[in-house]
Amino acid sequence: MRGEQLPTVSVIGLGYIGLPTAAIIARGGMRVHGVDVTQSVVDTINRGEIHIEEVDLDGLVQGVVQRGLLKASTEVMPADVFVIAVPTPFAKDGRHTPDISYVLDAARNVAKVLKPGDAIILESTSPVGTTVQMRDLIAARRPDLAMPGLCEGTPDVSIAYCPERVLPGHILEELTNNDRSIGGITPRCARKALAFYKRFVRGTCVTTDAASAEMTKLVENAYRDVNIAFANELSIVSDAMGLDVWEVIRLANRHPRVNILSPGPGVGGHCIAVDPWFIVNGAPEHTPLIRTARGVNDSKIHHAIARASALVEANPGAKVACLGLAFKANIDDFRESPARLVAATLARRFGERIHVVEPYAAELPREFEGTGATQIDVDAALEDCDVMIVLVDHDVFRSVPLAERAHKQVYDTRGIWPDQPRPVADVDGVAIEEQRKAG
Ligand code: SAJ
Repeated sequence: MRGEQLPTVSVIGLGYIGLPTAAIIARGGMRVHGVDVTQSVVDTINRGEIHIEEVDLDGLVQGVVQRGLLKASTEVMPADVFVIAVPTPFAKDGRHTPDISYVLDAARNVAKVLKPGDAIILESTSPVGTTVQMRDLIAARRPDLAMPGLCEGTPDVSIAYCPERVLPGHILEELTNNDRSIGGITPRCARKALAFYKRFVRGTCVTTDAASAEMTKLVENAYRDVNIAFANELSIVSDAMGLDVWEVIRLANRHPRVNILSPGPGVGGHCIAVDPWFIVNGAPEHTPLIRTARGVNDSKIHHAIARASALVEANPGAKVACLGLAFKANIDDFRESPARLVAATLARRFGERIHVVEPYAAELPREFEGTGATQIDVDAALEDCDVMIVLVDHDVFRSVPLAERAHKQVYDTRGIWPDQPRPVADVDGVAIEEQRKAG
């Protein structure tokens, strides 16, 4: 629009979601002020560099910093729109309780600089009720401002919840193209946030209330977790019955209304294994399925360790390759990775027999120190190792042809080599017996 004044934006939290979001908003021409508590993160961004790995993010950040559209600091400055994208981890009580203290800290800082006409949008994955809690905190600190849902007439500021739903490795593309759910404290708040997202989102933006939008985010990841749990349970059942789970799933998925996900060594990352607990925590007595799915996915890690151990023991003296440490394919993110846990457990059990192949890691993580395990490349593994444990479905592993691995003893937790002959340990039942003993 000609002569239109673009809003200034403050993005609070410059991590995996906040930094790409800030950069995409700035690319659209809006002036963005990024805020992070870590000085080194702020310095890195102000140099036009990035502190996280994400496809194409480096060039984008460099460009918007050079054009003066993105600046970072540790202090929240006045702006027209505040986007909060800080972490919501578990509290340290060991009971999977959500810790929303970073969200409330951010809200406290925003309250200091808030002025009439501003919009606050929370993007962090949050338990239901967090947006209202944030509003109440700000209302208590700024009695001079009329707050949405608490005043008669038109409020001075608007507050909404709009979760991100981007996939690591595809963040920039998904930030632009995915649909968004926008939940306002009031419908007016939702409309204000909608007008903002329309400036840089090509997907459809759907408005709702704040609590529904909060629940929607949790439900999306719980849906995925429950469905992966079904696949993982099938893999455990199939092992017990001596069946190939991949063959069973491939056939079942030919049904027009069946779409079973893929078993793996367990569920990793910071989202799918965490967010379902936010629902369970909010209504423990009404969530047996979601809670059980979490348990099934966690137990799959122990099943994978038991099966892998049985295969290693059934091949005394053989060198063993563990393929992959990342929490999923083709990324260099090793946080909360079941593959890493399985490989590290095998390294502690079998020491120098274990060789880890992870093309996305410069060196092995700290927990491998002193185990005797070493890092090798995929070619060396194919030459030297008779036992292979596939833990991550990186393309580089998937592309190994049968001729190079037909003679190997393989436990493939990801089903990347459907043509691989079954390992002897499976056929004679050693692996299954080992799992039974492991309980
Ligand atoms: N996994 C399986 N089997 C499958 C699919 C995944 O074992 O069939 C495992 C992966 O190996 C990985 C874990 O699940 O360990 C999670 O991987 P993912 O690629 O499914 O998801 P994330 O954690 O990278 O990102 C998810 C996404 N949520 C959904 O797909 C519903 C993403 O869209 C969210 O934005 C993100 O969580 C988030 O930030 O919440």
